[in-house]
Amino acid sequence: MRRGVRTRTGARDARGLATGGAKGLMTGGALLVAAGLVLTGCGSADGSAQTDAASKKPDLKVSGAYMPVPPTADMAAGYFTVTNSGGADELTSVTSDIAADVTLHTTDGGAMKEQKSFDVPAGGRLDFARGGNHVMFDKLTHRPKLGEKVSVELHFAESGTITVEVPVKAATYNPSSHH
Ligand SMILES: [Cu+2]
Repeated sequence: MRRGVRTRTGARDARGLATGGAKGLMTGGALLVAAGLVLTGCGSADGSAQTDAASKKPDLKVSGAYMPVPPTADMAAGYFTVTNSGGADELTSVTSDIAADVTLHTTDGGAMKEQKSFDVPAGGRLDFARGGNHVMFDKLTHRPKLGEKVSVELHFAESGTITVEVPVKAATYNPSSHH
């Protein structure tokens, strides 16, 4: 008797495990939110920078004053310039120790005319000059002498009184600069 030996080969199940890596592709959709910049549109420029000149205070300066030596002791004339870097003002009267009577005059076509007052325009000037506006000093206490200084008070509606020491110049004195 023969005994067959059977070898059994056990079948092996090879299991290949394919591990598929799941690629999760996350494409982040970036949403760009455009934030609207709100421009105020205001240039911050002061709209009222140019304030009404008339509402500003006047800023007066008196210059170039002189009084020519008068031909007689009866009367004298005075000239000066008022410059104004502020609001409008008005020269309402002039007084002086040297004269009991001081008046304001314009000259029109060679004839002088008394004025009650003179405007000093805002940012402008008021000129008193030979052949034009002048101040007349009547009833003099004495005849002003060359080199003397005559105290003259200019009275303004807004600025009050400005006292000017007016030098007495030669009878023919006339400042060439008419600015
Ligand atoms: Cu006059």
